[in-house]
Amino acid sequence: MLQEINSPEDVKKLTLQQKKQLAQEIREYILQIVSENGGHLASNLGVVELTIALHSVFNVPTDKIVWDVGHQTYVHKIITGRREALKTIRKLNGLAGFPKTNESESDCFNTGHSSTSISAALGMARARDLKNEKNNVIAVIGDGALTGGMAIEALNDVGYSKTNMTVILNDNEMSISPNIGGLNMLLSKLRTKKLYTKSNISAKKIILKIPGIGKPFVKVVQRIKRSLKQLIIPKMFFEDIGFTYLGPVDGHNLEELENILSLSKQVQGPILIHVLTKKGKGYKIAETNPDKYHATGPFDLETGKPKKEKAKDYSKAFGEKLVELARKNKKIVAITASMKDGTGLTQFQKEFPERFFDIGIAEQHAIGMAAGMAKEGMIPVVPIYSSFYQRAYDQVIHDVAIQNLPVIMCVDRAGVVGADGETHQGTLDLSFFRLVPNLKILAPKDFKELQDMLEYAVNLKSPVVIRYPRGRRRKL
Ligand SMILES: Cc1ncc(C[n+]2csc(CCOP(=O)(O)OP(=O)(O)O)c2C)c(N)n1
Repeated sequence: MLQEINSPEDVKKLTLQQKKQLAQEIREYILQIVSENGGHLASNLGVVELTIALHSVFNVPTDKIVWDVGHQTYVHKIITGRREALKTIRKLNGLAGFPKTNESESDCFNTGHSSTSISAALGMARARDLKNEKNNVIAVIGDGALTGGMAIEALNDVGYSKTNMTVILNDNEMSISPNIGGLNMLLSKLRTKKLYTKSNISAKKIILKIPGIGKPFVKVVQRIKRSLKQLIIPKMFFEDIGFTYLGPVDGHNLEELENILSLSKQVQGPILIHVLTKKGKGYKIAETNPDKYHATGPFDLETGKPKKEKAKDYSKAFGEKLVELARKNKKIVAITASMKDGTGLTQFQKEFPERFFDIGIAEQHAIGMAAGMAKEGMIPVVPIYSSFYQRAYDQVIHDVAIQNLPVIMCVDRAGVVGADGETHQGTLDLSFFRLVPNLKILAPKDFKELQDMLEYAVNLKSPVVIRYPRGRRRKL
């Protein structure tokens, strides 16, 4: 069936049963490609039904779907005419792994960095209203990306603005590692509230069908239901800040998904649809280790084992030395913005859980908090990928450098990064860090120098940046 899917129109024509079959074929196809080329696996397997449902109910490109981070758009690309081109992903001149407006008119906004979708979608919705147009605008954001400040700032604005738009919260309880934070605690309460919400939806559905009185009446009922909800779900956060909350809905049940998406078209104002999905769905090996298969190199489909064993890299050399230094110096703490494994902090967390802080996909907060800890005598070490350090530029200047605080900022993936495209290249950090006062910038040429520099930085008592590339030591 997949061979006949060349556009969303082809999906719309299918029966529910055929769509289920299509979902199965898409999973097999993605597994085939990613096991050969490498790529983002678990997140894509998790959104197969959600993406089919979105393209069944909405009309891209008139309707705008903004994908947060954008690493989960393989299914969207397959459905929107790029099935064959997906085979070239992660290859020279191949298809991009993230949405690209210059690749297809079905990609309405470029993404790559986390937590941007709600802002962009609100901008598009406001522009639509000013132009007196009528299209739908949808942001699809993961529970991990929701921990980013930009997403929270946008929610704050959307809820208050009463603009017609939809936020689809793709909740798989995972960032790359298990998700953390207060919002995650809120979501876990909501995840179990199935029954009440179903009746909420059907009430709305019925009332909306009554000619003439539908919409105003829904508002009254919603208000009553909202006050009821205070009794049933304490602190109904999303409704309190101005959203109509729909869900939670099983993100692998196509029928339920299509129903809730169709219903959402009739509700006025901002809507948040809480969709529960499983990362790695349909491939047991990834379901059990979703963090390992978030992004992967080529691997053997039968065993899940990488085709090439990973050689020691700079992140690992950094992590090993940090553990050694932290054994001797109790003031050393490590902070990660949701990238524990990628930045080499796995062992540090195991040995020093009380000195390890995963603070969500929140680079600005990571540096702000590091500054506070440094002010109180700790030695914070903050490894963040170069391109994500762009997020924390003001905090590096305002919170760390001007106060001359001893924060050790480790800039991983500095320089040319490769596979993930221009949003992920680490080519700007030298240009922007060199303008910052009080900041020493170090760039090791090999693992040994990186480790020596880390030791030097721990004793320096002033802010320091250590930048190192992705992967292995270069042969000199
Ligand atoms: C600013 C920024 N920091 C870090 C990352 C790296 N990153 C890519 S995906 C991801 C996890 C996203 O989790 P979630 O939004 O829940 O999506 P899921 O993969 O679980 O579907 C992270 C941390 C990024 N893309 N952007």
